[in-house]
Amino acid sequence: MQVKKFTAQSLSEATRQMKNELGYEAVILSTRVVNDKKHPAIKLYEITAGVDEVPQTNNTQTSSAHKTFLEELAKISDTVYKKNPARIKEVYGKAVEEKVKASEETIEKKLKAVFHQLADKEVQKSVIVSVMDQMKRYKNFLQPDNVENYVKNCLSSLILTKNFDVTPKKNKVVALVGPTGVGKTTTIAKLALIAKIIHKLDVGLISIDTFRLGAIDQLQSFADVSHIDLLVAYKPEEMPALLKKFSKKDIVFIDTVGRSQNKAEQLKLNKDFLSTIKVDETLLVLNTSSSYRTLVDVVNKFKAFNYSGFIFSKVDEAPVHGNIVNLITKTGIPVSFITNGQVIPDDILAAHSENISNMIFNRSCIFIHI
Ligand SMILES: Nc1nc2c(ncn2[C@@H]2O[C@H](COP(=O)(O)OP(=O)(O)O)[C@@H](O)[C@H]2O)c(=O)[nH]1
Ligand SMILES: [Mg+2]
Repeated sequence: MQVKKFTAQSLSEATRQMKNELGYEAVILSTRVVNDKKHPAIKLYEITAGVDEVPQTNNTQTSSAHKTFLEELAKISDTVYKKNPARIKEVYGKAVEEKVKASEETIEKKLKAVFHQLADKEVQKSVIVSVMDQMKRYKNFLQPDNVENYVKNCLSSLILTKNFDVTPKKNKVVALVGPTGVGKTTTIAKLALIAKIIHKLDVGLISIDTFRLGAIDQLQSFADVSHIDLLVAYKPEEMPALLKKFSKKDIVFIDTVGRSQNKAEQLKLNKDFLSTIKVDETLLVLNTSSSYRTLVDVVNKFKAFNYSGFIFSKVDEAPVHGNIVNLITKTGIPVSFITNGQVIPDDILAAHSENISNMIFNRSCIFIHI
């Protein structure tokens, strides 16, 4: 396998360089943030990537000198080895046969340890089985010290993500739904401020106050200090007129609010408000700390809203993050954002498969601007 490092100011640029140089077959083995050597204050993204090498036709003597023992062995066809270990002994000698066995045993031990680690992070068994299944593709490249990277890579391929469109002049309507207290209002404030400050969009906010109890106070104070227009809907039939007032806005965020203890009634009320208008994108906010069972229940209860993506909130409070991949693989619905704190607008990350996979393993993640 040819392994190479790519460094750039953004992860997408480093990935582009990798694809240009190594082609689309290249696999990301690891990512990290490093300081620019010339300007240490500047942070750069470094990708270590690998690609299956095209067999060399000349100078095999020199190139094989650089290959590791296991890469040499990758040449031995799996069928020959698995079905006829005696053949290895015959062709490569007893010493090679023993080394093959020893390294395969180490890889197997490492694989088991990594799968235990995943289970420890509360990744569901069915997801671990999918990862194991994907690992088959790489069996010829596994070495004791790259097992974890390959597993991370396979896990990340299961994490569907969806980019958030911030193109101006689209009058895009985005609604956030989810149980009380998960972080809908805070997340809307973060998204609205980023849309306004970073993407220079003209932003509008609509709050649905189903109980006339001043539930919109929190958003009103935010709107006042950030000079973003906020309108409040008290009845479903008011929604089309409010949206018309915002017809020149680049993007409109709708915050759903409820004080009712009767969840079914609250859900229906919010649904009544949203069904009077055309919402372009509805995102379901899920608290990452909740149990798998609770999350599945929320995912089912909110189905009526036809949400097209998830926001996993409060990853900073969750001891483990396996539920992110569990929910995505269970529903086939992608994740758009994760939120990692109370600070507006800093504590939000655009969802990125490799980073989420890293986070599931290590609890650390790299910040990427939305
Ligand atoms: N630790 C942490 N707290 C958050 C996050 N997002 C929101 N919160 C807090 O969770 C609480 C409820 O948030 P809020 O936006 O009012 O939830 P809503 O009822 O769904 O609108 C507030 O105290 C927020 O500051 C997050 O990503 N991490
Ligand atoms: Mg709220």
